[in-house]
Amino acid sequence: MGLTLTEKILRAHLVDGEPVKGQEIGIRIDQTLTQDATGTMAYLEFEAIGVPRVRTERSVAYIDHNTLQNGFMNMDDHRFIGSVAKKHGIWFSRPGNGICHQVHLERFGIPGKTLIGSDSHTPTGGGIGMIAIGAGGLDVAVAMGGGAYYITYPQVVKVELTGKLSPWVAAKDVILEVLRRMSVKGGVGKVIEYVGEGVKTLSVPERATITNMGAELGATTSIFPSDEVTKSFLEAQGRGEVWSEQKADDDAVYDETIQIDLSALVPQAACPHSPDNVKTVAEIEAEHGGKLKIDQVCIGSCTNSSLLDMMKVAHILKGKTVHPDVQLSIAPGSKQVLNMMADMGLLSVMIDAGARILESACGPCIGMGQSPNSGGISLRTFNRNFLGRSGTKDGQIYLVSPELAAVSAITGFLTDPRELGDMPAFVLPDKFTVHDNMIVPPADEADMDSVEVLRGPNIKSYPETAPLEASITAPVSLKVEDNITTDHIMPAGAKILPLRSNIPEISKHCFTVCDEAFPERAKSLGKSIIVGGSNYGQGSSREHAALAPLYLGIKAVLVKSFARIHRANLINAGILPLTFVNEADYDTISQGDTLELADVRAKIEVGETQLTIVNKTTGKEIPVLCELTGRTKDIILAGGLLDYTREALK
Ligand code: MIC
Ligand code: SF4
Repeated sequence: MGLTLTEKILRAHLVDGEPVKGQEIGIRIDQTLTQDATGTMAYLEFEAIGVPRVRTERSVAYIDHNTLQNGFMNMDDHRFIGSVAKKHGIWFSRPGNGICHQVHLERFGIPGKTLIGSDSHTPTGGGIGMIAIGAGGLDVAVAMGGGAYYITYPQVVKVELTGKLSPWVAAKDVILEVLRRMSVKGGVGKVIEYVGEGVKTLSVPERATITNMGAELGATTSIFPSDEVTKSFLEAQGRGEVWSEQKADDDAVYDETIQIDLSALVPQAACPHSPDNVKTVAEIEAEHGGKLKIDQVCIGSCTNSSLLDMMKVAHILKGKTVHPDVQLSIAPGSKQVLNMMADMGLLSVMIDAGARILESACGPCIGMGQSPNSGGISLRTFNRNFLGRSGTKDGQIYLVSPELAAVSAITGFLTDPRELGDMPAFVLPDKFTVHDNMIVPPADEADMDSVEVLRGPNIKSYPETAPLEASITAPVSLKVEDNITTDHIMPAGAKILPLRSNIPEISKHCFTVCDEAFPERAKSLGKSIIVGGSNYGQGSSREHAALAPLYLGIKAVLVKSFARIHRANLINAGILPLTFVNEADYDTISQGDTLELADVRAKIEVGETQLTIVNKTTGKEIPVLCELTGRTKDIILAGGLLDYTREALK
């Protein structure tokens, strides 16, 4: 029986477990990446693990999220990461060099290799045929130390692409279509593999847009084959030698199949406040009883900031002026992109049209500026439109292609880009401008002792952990509904992001989007439990969404279902992840009830996966699942992955 590409790469990297769907496996990690918002913690954890030099083939630390230096904290973090990277064998991409996923694709990614990154959009690397997975910082720290990375051996979904995109219909519309069909929870436990004749009509940047936003499906990752198109892209990056062909066997067996005829797709948008709330322009107009007037357009983010995107945007803006009622900002994805835009004259076209050019970084995507006006309608080429993420609580964010964004910035309305008529052929250059002067190599091993690690006063250590208690009796400090995102649990934005290396401070903002009083309440209770609905923890890989609750004394999270990375982060933090056996029991618990998990330690030790919670307030017994495998069980018993790893390394 033939294998999928996913299975081939996973099997070639298998170091623990059996390749059986649904079972946990450990894989060897060839490359890692971190960004600054998760990186400080990841490197503090790496230091705590105590391995002197990274044991990966390539580890890169990027600075792209916290680039607004309003106070000393962010630059202190940059200097910490730069120095720790130099010491321990990690390449350092300086602020200004670009968004981690864009730069990694351009300069470091290699087909057939494994990559984990402390950012949920790491699957961007799937655009060149890597198995690239988003993970918590601690998982990345362990992988840098040479440890395996653990995932569930996935189901593989075949997305069969046929036909060719029509003019002005974009790769973004492909992934929006997949999201419309599969939803934000449809990808959990699965890898999305793109195959079929349509694949070769898509360039690498287009493929990367699709694999990038596959994160919004909840999928483990997404992957394209590595073919002649990939080869040309890598050659144009001056890296032709790292290319290899990667593809599924002809008789590969998939768990599910989705057919997409690229020729049949039309421009679409993900409407507020979820990436799967996808509608066509016509449907949105019908709902609004006419054209949708807009206030803001933001182009950029790791989803849509490639040179190809910028070429299209510049073409649309050429000789035009941004509509008087609209603000347009553009953040090119990397120094390479920005440099080439300047050389090719695209930048002056954009400046002339009235675009506000931002630095090559995440910027507005993570709420670092460009929050829309109150109630404002903002079209963004990004990947997430969760409530409040833009920095404006009642902002209405629509996720769209760069083509749709650019034309709408001119008309002032959500506009179908097909109204532009004929589309010229946009061809990527044969050679990209390569100048890696903003990537700092690590010090030689012999010199590492002389590198001083620079620690600012905002950098605080990992919160205290303790082995799992014999029994847990604790009140419910918060009850929340379905689809809670990590932006609810641990909001980002310009005010809060600088606190990423200071858990005591950042925890004061935990869940404040849902309930202002939560941090104080949880702290004063000493220990407590959170109850939630389905797909709890979707979105980001930020382990702060587990570390802040840990600091606030959360002992267990009981929900209908979890998002993959967040569940792993809870386990890594030593917090029990529990799910209802009967979802209806969710309704029987109220905030403030006291829950008891008697003899929980002993039960987990002997491998019981079904436990009973007694609601001491109502007397009701509630069966819950605590599905931990050998390794995750030991992590929970030890009080988290850090303690477990330290033990294992002794
Ligand atoms: C995001 O897009 O939410 C982020 C910011 O890139 C996060 C990481 C973080 O919270 O630092 C992600 O996607 O993992
Ligand atoms: Fe940065 Fe936004 Fe991409 Fe996250 S989704 S890595 S914040 S650009």
